[in-house]
Amino acid sequence: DKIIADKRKEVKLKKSLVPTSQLEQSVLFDRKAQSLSNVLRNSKTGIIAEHKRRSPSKHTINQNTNVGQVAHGYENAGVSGMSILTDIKYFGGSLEDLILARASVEMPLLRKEFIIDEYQIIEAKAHGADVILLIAAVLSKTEIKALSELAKNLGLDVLLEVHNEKELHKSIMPSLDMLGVNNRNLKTFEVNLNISKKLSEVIPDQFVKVSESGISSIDAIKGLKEYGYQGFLIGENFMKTENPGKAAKEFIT
Ligand code: IGP
Repeated sequence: DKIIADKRKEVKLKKSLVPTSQLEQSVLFDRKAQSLSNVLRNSKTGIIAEHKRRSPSKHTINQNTNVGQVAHGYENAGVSGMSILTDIKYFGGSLEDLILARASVEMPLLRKEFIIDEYQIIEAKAHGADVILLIAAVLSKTEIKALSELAKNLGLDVLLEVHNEKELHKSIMPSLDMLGVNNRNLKTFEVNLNISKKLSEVIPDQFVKVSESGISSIDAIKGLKEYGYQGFLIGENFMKTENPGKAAKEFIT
């Protein structure tokens, strides 16, 4: 709740500094977005490797990262895509991180952000993202519809994150590409991979299923694949090491 309240203030301030019409003109990367859901459908590993410096649950994970290097390392490891936290206050990320990653690699990039306003989606596109995250816990059905439809109109893929059945039922709609089940409870920070397994039954087949958080072994991925998962979002397990790209490579091979 606190993160979202801060986010609303942040977006309001940004809009007053750079109005939407101006943001739409300041496109840094004018490229056709790549579809992460398509890559995941055809990928063996399905790993979406995250760049995350810190988090409210773990505080410091890795403060000395060079995003470009991490992106190259992940690419070299053969991941399917990369997730980049752009929240400054709680995760130590920024839009600059997204720019640096975009300038370094061609693979699909997810802007990992608490999106509550269309402005942030236009911003994601302008800064080179291919995919946006929408979190069902903080959005109404009407908001999910408006935000996901805007993303699709801009050519971006949409990953909708849920944590329970109620959020899932509220969110199912054709403008989504991937459904992510967060194994971490965003209120208590407790992690349990069984949440992905349990919810897999109620996710319609047309959506690519992504399991998020707390994944730290190939065995865990094998188990999740049996429940139909094709995407695996992994942050801390790689970022807590000195060389996240190397950790990803060792994990995959
Ligand atoms: C990665 P982990 O446990 O591998 O570091 O988790 C990712 O799933 C997590 O960072 C995340 C997240 C989020 C962060 C999932 N959903 C929403 C911020 C906001």
